Amino acid sequence: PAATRRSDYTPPAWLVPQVALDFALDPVATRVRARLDVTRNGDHDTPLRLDGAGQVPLSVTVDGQAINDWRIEGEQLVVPLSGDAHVVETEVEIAPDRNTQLMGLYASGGNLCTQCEAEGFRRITWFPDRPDVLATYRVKMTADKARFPVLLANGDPVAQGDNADGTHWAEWHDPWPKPSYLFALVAGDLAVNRGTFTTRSGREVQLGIWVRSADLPKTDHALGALKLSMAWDERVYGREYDLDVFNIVAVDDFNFGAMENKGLNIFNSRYILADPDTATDYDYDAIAAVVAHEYFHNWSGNRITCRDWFQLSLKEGFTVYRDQGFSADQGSAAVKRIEDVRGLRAAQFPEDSGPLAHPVRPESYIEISNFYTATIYNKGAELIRMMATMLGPQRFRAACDLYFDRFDGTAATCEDFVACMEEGGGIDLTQFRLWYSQAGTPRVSASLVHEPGSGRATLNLAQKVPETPGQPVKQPQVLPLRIRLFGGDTGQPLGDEQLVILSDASASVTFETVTERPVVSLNRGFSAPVIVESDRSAADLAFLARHDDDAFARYEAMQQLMLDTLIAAAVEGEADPRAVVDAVADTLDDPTLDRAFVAEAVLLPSENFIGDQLSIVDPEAIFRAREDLRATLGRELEARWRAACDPALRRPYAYTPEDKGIRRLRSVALGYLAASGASDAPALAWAQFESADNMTDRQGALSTLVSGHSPERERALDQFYTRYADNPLVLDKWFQTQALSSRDDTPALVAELAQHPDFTLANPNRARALVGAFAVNQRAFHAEGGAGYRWLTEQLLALDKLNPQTSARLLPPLGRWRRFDPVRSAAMRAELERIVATPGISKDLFEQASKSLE
Ligand code: DPP
Ligand code: ZN
Repeated sequence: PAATRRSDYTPPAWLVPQVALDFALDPVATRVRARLDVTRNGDHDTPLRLDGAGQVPLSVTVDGQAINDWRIEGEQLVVPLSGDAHVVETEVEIAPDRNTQLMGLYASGGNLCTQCEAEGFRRITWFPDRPDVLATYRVKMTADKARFPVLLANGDPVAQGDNADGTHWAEWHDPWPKPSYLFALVAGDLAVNRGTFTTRSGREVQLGIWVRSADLPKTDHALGALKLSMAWDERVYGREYDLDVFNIVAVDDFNFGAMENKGLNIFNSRYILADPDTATDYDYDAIAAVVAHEYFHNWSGNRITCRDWFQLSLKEGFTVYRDQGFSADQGSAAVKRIEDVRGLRAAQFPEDSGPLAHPVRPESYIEISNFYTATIYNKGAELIRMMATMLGPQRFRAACDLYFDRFDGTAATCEDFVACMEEGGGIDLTQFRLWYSQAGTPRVSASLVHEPGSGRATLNLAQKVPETPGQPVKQPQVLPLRIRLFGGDTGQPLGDEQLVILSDASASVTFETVTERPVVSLNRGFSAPVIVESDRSAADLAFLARHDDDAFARYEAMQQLMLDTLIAAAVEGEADPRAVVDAVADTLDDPTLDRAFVAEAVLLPSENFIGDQLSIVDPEAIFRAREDLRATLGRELEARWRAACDPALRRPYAYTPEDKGIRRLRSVALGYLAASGASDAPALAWAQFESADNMTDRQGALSTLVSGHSPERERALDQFYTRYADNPLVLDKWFQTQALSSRDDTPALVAELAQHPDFTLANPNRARALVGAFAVNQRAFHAEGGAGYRWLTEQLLALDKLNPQTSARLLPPLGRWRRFDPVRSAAMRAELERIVATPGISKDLFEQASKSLE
């Protein structure tokens, strides 16, 4: 398959200011008639080229006349046109119920819905399916009224009626020009939770969350989050909604988390449906974040879209940054930052150090679906955050206003955004732009030298951006590092926090009148997405874990202390756990800290994250080191863990930041008690499982039980399954919890679960819950003998036949082969080679597997 290159961009030869679509909807055979007003763009004589995937044109007319000089070239319909403006009409037939890729128009749970980003619209009709062709859409849908009583599309509803044959129709008009990837329609038997929002200029917007009627009671949280998001975007970014209706539809089969189609967001049901009995606190938070994210796209994505798909981070990085700000404002900003950085380290850092590393603005792709990555989204958000940090809040807001104002209604580039930050913020970002073009996570080394005699302290900093595929030589980047010194004796800050911009390969920062031995707090708030290597001792880290006034830095010091201990234990076979035990004890005992923070701070780094620090990963040694430290912490601090999961602390469920923190710490404590080997741990977990009035406590207890061998384990799994047998989202948890188990026999149990009647690869959530979770269970996936690699490969090949996009996204764990011993490494490569050699695989899977072998 051929690659598409950023440098090959040319503006569209023909524009399409207006589109009218007419759908005769039917799951087996849907007729789509498209009427395109096309205009020549510039002075050229190239024909009109329309994209279509697997389409056969049933008819083609130009200005009302059937023509026969059209031709098919590859996947394009080529129509010669003589004038500068024409009306081109086509008709096709598609089969939604055979669409297992879930791209284009497809069936889910008896309803019909669409997913067009990035290139799904071409599976619906012939069209210049690229984001820089902006059109207004009129959409007419006709469908069986009994089966599909609800008909929704983008924009505002304009007319509807009944036909004599039992069908009905509806017409929608979207006045805002948009790219084809934002097109959407839904036809189904749906119930709605309605609300209203009045914008600050007085427009009353009708809000609707559409689900199957049994799920209606689970939609209040999403509706509430939508209203909060609309108000937040007005308050923080000055952005107001621009249509009279805003609809969200939840579907069970969905490749993404959700999709920001103009005025008609379509969501994976896992990011809409919640009640305390079925959704965890984590789910509640994620729902609010995704609702906000898709809503915020209305400005950062829809009103201003991307010129081409290389600019994907223009809308995704910025919108993730915006949704992170929203979530931070709903509860603890420090805990939100900790969660986001943990996510970045779990998903983006490995990507940046592996064979699939790519810049935030990539140079080429074979299949754009493979670039909906943590780098584009989460590293992209960090880039925006760094610019916001350097500009400060007022100038950042002014620069955003400039961007929205200047590019509204257009398809823009990352460069356009940076230029607005530069102009609106009054700052030179020439060198900063390297963040968009260089892949790889910069490494910063830091060492502090103190001369007690002169009272001078010097912080020596150096940076290195590592080599990545296709980028052997890197230049230094602009790293905004928030730094503060603390007195090692008094624990008091020595001067204010500073923002140090490291832009050379190395630099020194001096501090005067430092009379006390200083300890440096570095990269506070994770101000730059880098890896810091410092010469701070265990004592210094323990000191910061106690005294740092930046909550994130405090967490970070604790994590580094744990990581150093775990790595020593994994590599050398032993390490002194004393400093970790004391730091955890102090954190638990500090009454000024909120419990959500404490729960994060006392958690050990994951096995994967420990592995990421090592050039050769020994999964068994890492697991042992981590289990030993967990057991030590469990035993030494047993009384504290018992106190944290004391049933007397329980109070009726409420979704408040404080209660969430208590619940989180309760499940963490239960895990430590189980690790301690306390004989009553399974009974305690069972008691929590059985008496819980919410899913957070229930699943927390289940996770602990599932990694053990008690009779309570089997009872809990059975009861959980029976209780939620008809709830697909909760069954996903049942599969996922088992796939993440640390038991020795997890690979065999997972293979068995793949035969369970409720397991199916056809549903992306279910596939991710079992296959995706297993592949990130480091010890299980890499268990000796390579059975995990073979099993994953079989699942990927089977899934590829149904849904290439989802299959390709589950491949990356196999690509880490360079980081394992020769036996594992060879076994992983063999599976990648098997994938590449399989005839008929998708270009999605081919791209991921072949790049992983390079
Ligand atoms: N639906 C995906 C998102 O919102 C792609 N745009 O990030
Ligand atoms: Zn997005």
